[in-house]
Amino acid sequence: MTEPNSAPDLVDLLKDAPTNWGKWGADDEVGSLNYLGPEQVLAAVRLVSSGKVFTLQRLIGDPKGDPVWPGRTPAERTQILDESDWDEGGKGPAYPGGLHYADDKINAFLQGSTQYDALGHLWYDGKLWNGFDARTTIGGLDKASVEPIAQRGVVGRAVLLDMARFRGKTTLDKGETFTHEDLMACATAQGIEIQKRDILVIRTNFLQLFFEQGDAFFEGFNEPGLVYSPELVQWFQEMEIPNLVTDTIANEVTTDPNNGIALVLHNALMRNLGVTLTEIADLEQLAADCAEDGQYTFLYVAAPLKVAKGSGSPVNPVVIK
Ligand code: UVW
Repeated sequence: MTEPNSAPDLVDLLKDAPTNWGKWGADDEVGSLNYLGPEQVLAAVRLVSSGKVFTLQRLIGDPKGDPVWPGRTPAERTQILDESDWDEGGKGPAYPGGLHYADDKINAFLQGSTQYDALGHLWYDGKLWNGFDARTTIGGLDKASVEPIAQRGVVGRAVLLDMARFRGKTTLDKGETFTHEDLMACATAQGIEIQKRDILVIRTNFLQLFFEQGDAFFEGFNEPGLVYSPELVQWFQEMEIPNLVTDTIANEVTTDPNNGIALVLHNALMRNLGVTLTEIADLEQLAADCAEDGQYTFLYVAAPLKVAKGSGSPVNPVVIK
């Protein structure tokens, strides 16, 4: 990645970029999810025809490893109680009737698996989503935490955009980029049209390389993904996109090749427009099925965990066709 001090400032890059601050009131903490009302839910439900169900969460504690953003560590699951605790000299509690049980706990980054980012997860220039002061993050997010997203839930029509298949590749390459125009071309090739208020689900299959390469995967870490342009941000704004779901760790090309800035779209889309971001989704079974039955639009349902002050939360989104 480019050194932080050699890139221009987000304040300058995004000085004329649109925001939705205030659009849903000064206290709003769920942003573009406001675009998903009863009308969108009912339209999405009408897409259900075969009853096929797909879950999009990656395994937490995968024996093959958990892909996480550099600096984070995979979840650690610890067994607290199991049958050995009732072996001779064990510490298992005695309950009337002879009950035994297993207990375990995890020590995990809230953003260390398939996850929703809270809108206040990331910011620049001292302000979060909706203009909340960045100091409201100290000790936990008092504003725009993941909790309001979890309380509300996310239900709507989603469209799979299989960029890897569209480009004829098993996985997209390190640092490979695409634009909103590429998304529309991909949709056309799949025989569909992206509609206003669609949840975008984008497949790169880049994390296959994590499982194939191990530690080498993180050398020169630069995920493929959408790349910033004013036109792309305007398109998200006009299309009223509520939620961007990808199978990468951070939703967008990590370092913008045009300016060297890290995670520009987290700021332009999430901080400024209130678009919710969902990362590390496992889209493989869904994508294979879409390629087979040609149905790339479906009902999407997700609710992150209700974590007070949380900057994100694990989630297991469900797709129903
Ligand atoms: C960062 O924002 C650093 O990571 P992510 O959005 O992938 O959780």
